[in-house]
Amino acid sequence: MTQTAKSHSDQVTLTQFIIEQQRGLPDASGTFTLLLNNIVIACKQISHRVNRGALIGVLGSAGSENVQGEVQKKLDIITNDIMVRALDWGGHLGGMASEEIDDPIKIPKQYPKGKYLVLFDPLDGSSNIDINLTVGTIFSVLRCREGVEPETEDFLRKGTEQVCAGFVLYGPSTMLVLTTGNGVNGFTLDQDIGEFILTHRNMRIPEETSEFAINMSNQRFWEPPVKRYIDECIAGQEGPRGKNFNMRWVASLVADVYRILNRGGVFLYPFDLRDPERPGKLRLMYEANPMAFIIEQAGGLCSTGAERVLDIKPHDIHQRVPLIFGSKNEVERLIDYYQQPTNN
Ligand code: AFP
Repeated sequence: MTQTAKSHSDQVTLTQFIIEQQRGLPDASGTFTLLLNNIVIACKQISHRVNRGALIGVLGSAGSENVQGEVQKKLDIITNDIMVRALDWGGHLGGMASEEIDDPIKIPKQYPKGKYLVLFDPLDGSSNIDINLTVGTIFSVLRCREGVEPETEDFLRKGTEQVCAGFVLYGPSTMLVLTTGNGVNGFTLDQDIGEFILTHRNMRIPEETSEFAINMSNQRFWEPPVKRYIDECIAGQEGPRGKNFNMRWVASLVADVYRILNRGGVFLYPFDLRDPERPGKLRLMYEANPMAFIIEQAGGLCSTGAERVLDIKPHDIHQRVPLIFGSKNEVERLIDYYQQPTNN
């Protein structure tokens, strides 16, 4: 996929793209466009804060812990507040849930309630923020039963029920990657005009790859199917795979997903034997489900090793899951290793 500079008149903005998609849906009322617009405004504000960094004093630790027991960065709190304030007033949401907050966030009484729920990780990869590496915001949109004040159970829905998922990448360029179940498209923020412009149409993950992403420091805790897979990759040309593999690990899910969407690869944050109470590191509702929707829409696969991520019935809004995704042929191979009894 090559991108060439286009004149302004040829450019498709995100708003135009969404409105044109909506025209094809007879029941569309425009509410979803408004919701997405507010998410985008929040992400532009976050992009600005992340970009200004030390100049505006937003780097460093906040000295508190979130519901996951992780030390919060100042920007974890700032970006969470930006998302909440951008989304609570619009009238299109029944409620929202954030990776940073214990319970779902209610819409203040003075505002009307709407037909969607939003779940988000306001700043994924925030442990990378102080070293100026790519971070991002991930979001997932579900429908809300109209007329109900949503409780936690109303958010506990399978990933297959998502109507939209996306992430914004705050990297060398600020980019939005989006799916509404009709392929995956990438938009680059033109900072001069403040608009996201369609630059990566119909992103597809190559089925073949020779690149893997995993945190190798956890090797001693892995289950046999993952050990076998990685050993075979590392054995390279002389090993059973008969080819050399490369490894990448940014430790920012958004950046690793973006690389895989562009040039293929396989990502693993598998179940490991450190703590049986913690079946993985990444969060189902805020990270795994939205990324699984995007990956599948781009022709890849996403699994825990034992089951398709999008088919998991959630039991806890902050639950963690093992995550294996990327180029179809490699994920299929891993699923096959999980199914072979000698590997388990
Ligand atoms: P932080 O938001 O705490 O930096 O965690 C990032 C993350 O959830 C995900 O974006 C990475 O893929 C993964 O954790 C990295 O985990 P390790 O630090 O264990 O490599």
